[in-house]
Amino acid sequence: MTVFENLSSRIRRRGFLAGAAVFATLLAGCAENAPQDTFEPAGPNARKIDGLQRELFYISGIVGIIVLAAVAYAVWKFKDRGQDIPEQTHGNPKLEILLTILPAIILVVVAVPTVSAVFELDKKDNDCIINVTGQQWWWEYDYSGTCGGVEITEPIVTSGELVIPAGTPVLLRITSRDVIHSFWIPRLNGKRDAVPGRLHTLRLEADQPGMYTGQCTEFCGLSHARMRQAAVALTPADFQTWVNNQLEPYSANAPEAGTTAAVGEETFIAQCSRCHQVDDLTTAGKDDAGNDITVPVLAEPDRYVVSGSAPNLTNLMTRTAFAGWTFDLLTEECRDRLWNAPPDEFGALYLQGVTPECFDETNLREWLRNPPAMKPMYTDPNNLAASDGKTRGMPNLNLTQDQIDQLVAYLLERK
Ligand code: HEC
Ligand SMILES: [Cu+2]
Repeated sequence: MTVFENLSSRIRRRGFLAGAAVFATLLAGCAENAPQDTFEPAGPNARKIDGLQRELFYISGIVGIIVLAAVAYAVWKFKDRGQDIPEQTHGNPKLEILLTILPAIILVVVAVPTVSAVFELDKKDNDCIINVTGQQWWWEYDYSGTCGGVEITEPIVTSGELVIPAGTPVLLRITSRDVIHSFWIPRLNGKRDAVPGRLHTLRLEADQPGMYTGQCTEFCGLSHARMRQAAVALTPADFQTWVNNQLEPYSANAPEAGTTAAVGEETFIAQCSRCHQVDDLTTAGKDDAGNDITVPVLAEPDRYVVSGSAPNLTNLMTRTAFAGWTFDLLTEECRDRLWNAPPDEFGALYLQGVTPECFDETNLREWLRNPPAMKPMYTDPNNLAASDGKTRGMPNLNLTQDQIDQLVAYLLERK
């Protein structure tokens, strides 16, 4: 063996060992409890896809083994042993017809369950319809009408976390306001693109209460990797409680006069309310005759944000993460407790929202100090000419420490 042969065989051996180690690590990853495992369906739609996928995998597996065995046999049988070149022939109609018909039959067999699954998945239920809008880089959900028998008397607008009743077929109507995104909760169904100017539907149904996570799966720009999402399934009774809470009037959670939160409300109106809506929020104003009146505080995100929308903050603390569901509002301990709660305890825990004991304020403070540093966004004020001065995402507002304290106190009460 020359030095080079020796070296190359050593490299090959090492390469093999490294490959085996990577493979073992990947397998170990599969064995762990992965929250976005498409092979662990948690509802009828995902189960349908998983069942179909398995059937097709077995059929193509068998075909694959037959083909590989035939190739291996031919390679072994006709290996060059110095024999004469075999007789050259052309065409074998019987064999060719057989090899055309056989795959055609296999494809027809495969097409039957596939096409029926596609139609099944495309059913348009109307037990609960929720509008879903993708934008750079978060998902907005709005509810109206009835959902799983629960009457939603006023529109509910929320972000990141989609709350649905368990055991109820939910129909999402998905669109986008800026670029193409794609909605995906792997344990509940496949993917659906969110395309500006179009409505695509997707069925979602979870068997059990719990947290089902996902992420945008169509590259949508700078912070695509920070565009996550979750579907939260609650029992119908808990879902009713969630709806009631979302529709509570602002006065139920209005800050008490003289508190830091009350100062925070004013800071919010001054700094944030041009983009973010807090429903029913009012402020002192004057009517045409100059009399003192209260006027509603209405956001105008169309003027400031490319997508024309910023997350509704009315009930921020009923969600567990923010800004594309990327940063936790809950401490690690509370989050783990919620995520690992058994289905019959999950709802009660979720409905508590972010309690002061469970609130992890570091993320929110950091966000208010400098959002683009946490999540890359196109917000550089010198660079917005191409977008009419509108930002994609939230700009750095250069808030002072006091303002941040006030805003955190105010936001902690938004539930
Ligand atoms: C120019 C518009 C604009 C202003 C002003 C603004 N924001 Fe934002 N904010 C956004 C946009 C857009 C997002 C979504 C960013 C993302 O997730 O990609 C956002 C996200 C957030 C979120 C995360 C919400 C969620 O549910 O994901 C919070 C909290 C927030 N902003 C608080 C504030 C506060 C407090 C102020 C005032 C100090 C403020 N924002 C001012 C545009 C704005
Ligand atoms: Cu996206």
